[in-house]
Amino acid sequence: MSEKTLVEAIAYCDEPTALRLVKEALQSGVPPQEILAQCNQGMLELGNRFSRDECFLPDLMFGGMIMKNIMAELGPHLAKQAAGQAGTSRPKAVIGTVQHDVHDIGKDIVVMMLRGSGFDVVDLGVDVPPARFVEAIRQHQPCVVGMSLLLTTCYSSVTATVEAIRQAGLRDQVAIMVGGAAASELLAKNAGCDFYGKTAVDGLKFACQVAGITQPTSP
Ligand code: B12
Repeated sequence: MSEKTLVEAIAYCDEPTALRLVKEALQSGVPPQEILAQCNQGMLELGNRFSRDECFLPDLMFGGMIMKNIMAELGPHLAKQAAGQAGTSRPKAVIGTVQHDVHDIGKDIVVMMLRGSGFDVVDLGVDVPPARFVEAIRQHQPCVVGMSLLLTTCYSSVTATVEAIRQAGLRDQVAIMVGGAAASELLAKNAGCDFYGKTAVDGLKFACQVAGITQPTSP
């Protein structure tokens, strides 16, 4: 039987194979962003298996743990790559996963890439209520705010957060980006965000543009 691919190893929660394939890919010079794209594909397939009742909640949890262990390996390489492409100033960003959503793997990747590019990032964590975003913007004066969401049931959290920022009179001070598997151009537009980022790299590019620092290029 032929060996599993990285996508399959993640989709079927085979942690030893997944970790070995990531290490081998790094050693043979595969760009970290390409490895990350394969990992995302694997997580997507795991989610599809969950939707088809081929696996259950513990598998999703295990998949999340595998991805976190992979990120411990891959993260420094991604951050190094982003750092080589950044400017020298330290603009601020505030980021969190929206209220009622506890998915944090994608958000953590965005945080890591922003930090690697020299941003001073305030990570609010998961299940962040709109008021907490407002409070952090007041306190830290970021130029960019990022919201992550993986659950379509949390669209209203995005709208409520943008509205709370507007009500607090802070909307003109920050650029707002949204991302995560449940986000889309349409959601960004309807909720009044400035940008939808399909990937962490898109978010990084937008944040760099807002902060006026050298934009990362593709690997
Ligand atoms: C792992 C996982 C979990 C883990 C999360 C562990 C963790 N620490 O995050 C656990 C087990 C906790 C979990 C729980 C649940 N989950 Co879940 N989960 C997943 C799964 C399989 C992978 C998510 C993931 O980490 N992907 C990898 C990361 C890297 O991808 P990403 O987050 O999209 O991030 C990338 C980009 O989107 C972008 N990005 C992310 N955020 C941001 C932000 C900005 C600003 C920008 C610019 C970019 C950006 O950058 C990243 C890299 O490029 C997805 C499947 C899927 N299709 O996404 C289901 C999925 C999201 N879960 C789902 C569901 C239903 C649930 C539960 C409701 C299950 C239940 N019955 O309890 C709960 C909800 C808990 C809650 N209240 O939040 C559904 C959602 C369906 C929907 N339409 O809303 C999915 C799609 C599975 C499915 N197909 O059914 N889950």
